Amino acid sequence: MNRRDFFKFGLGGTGLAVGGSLATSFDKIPSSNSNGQNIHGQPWWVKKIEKPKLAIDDEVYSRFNSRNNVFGSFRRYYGIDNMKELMRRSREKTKKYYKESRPGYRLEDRALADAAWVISRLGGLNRGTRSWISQNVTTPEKRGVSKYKGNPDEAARMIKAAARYFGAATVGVTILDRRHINAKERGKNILFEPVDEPSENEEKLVIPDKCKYAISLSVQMSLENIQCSPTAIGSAGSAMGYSRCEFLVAGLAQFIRGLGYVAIPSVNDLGSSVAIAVDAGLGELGRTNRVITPDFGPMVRVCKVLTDLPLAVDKPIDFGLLEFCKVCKRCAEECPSNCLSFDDEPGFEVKGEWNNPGHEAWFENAPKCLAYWRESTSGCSICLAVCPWSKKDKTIIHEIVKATSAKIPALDGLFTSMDEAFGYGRQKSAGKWWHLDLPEYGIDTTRGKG
Ligand code: B12
Repeated sequence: MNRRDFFKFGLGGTGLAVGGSLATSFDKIPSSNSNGQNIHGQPWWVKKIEKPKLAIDDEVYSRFNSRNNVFGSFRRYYGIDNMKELMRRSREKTKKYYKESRPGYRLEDRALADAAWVISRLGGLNRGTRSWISQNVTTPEKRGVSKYKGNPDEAARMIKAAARYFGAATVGVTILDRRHINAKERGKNILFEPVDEPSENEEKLVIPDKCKYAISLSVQMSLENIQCSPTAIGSAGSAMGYSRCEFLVAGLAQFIRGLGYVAIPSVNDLGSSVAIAVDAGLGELGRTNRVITPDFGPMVRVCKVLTDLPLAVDKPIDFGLLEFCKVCKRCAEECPSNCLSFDDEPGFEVKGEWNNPGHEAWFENAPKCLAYWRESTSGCSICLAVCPWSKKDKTIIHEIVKATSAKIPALDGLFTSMDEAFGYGRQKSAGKWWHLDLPEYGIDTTRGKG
């Protein structure tokens, strides 16, 4: 019996014992569609709640100036001299790794990562694939018919089906909280105005007031890639996720325009995809200060489309993640830059100007994280790879563990220790990655199927 099987059976015993005490037996699990979740729903052990569990201080929380994020102000946060030295070391290491032909850092590995980024580079804030208006859409008007008239429930169901078709792992809808939208980006103010169409001029980007809905979308990342982090093979995992987000938001936005409505596609630009994902019930905010989903753990990129198409909205969720993260701390322990919080409880105290005050979180020391990206020469996703929720197993055992964790937080510490003891999340060989014979896009799109 290998370690993995032992883990399954060993933990299975524990899981089944406590699983038995759960009121719901697996026979009674509500039936779901072939994606393992109802198009409008979540796995059965996920609770819908009225408000996200982490609080907002309404007096303080307001729109963020994206220039303060760590990409926008790294020089300021890290110091110019430190940064120059960091870049020098990064270049030296890159050369050394080529010379040694180090697996994960060879020409082919880096070429793969660069190529995986290619599609994502086609878009930016109101640019290319993320343009706010499309010249070549065939509107209902051009077709000589009136705009789409389904009710909000029908519209939401249809949008979710289309989003899945364009590559979303999960989809949720929320009323847009405008405070999640950046106040400024590319040096321009982002304003909401009572207009019909989105627009941009020298000073401002304008979102129509009527764009009240945010469609939050997650895209799976390949666990096999992310587990090779920090190498270029790991980085290809993020890059591919970004390129698939690009394809997804471009396609979904064009679909909505074809129905006769406004659609503003967005990936990393425009505002916090994480905050919107939490509101739309895609997951909970974890210790990584990122969203962790019940279905795919943290192994997702998130993006969004804003629209005026009236849609039925989803609720935030609770699957015991907050309690789990309080105990686990695995991401913080394994983070090579030591940038994540070890605090037992999340709080309102930010770590620096790179965080937006007024919302409760486990805030991270972001400049340390970005510095390590340069140090490693290929970015980093270790906090995602080691997360015990990063399982792609379809086995019933992992369902039981997740369900048990959602219902009995007292066992969270045990699950984390077992996960660690049995080697989940350990760095995988980037050299072997090329021989894995992975499915399309390196992800399993049938996950959750019985
Ligand atoms: C800039 C940025 C970074 C910076 C750090 C953020 C910063 N403060 O500068 C750096 C480069 C270090 C970074 C690192 C990583 N990032 Co990053 N990052 C972003 C980006 C582009 C902007 C975020 C931002 O402006 N933060 C500044 C302020 C708002 O931060 P904050 O106050 O601390 O708030 C954070 C959360 O609490 C949440 N949030 C903000 N407001 C509110 C309000 C409420 C109510 C709630 C609940 C949450 C919430 O969003 C913020 C995320 O940084 C987003 C894309 C996006 N538009 O969301 C991706 C994004 C957040 N990153 C992501 C990821 C995955 C990573 C990495 C794992 C690297 C990787 N492999 O991709 C690491 C993780 C580091 C860690 N755990 O700390 C993903 C997260 C996906 C997910 N599952 O949630 C995103 C969404 C990109 C994407 N398209 O998927 N990142």
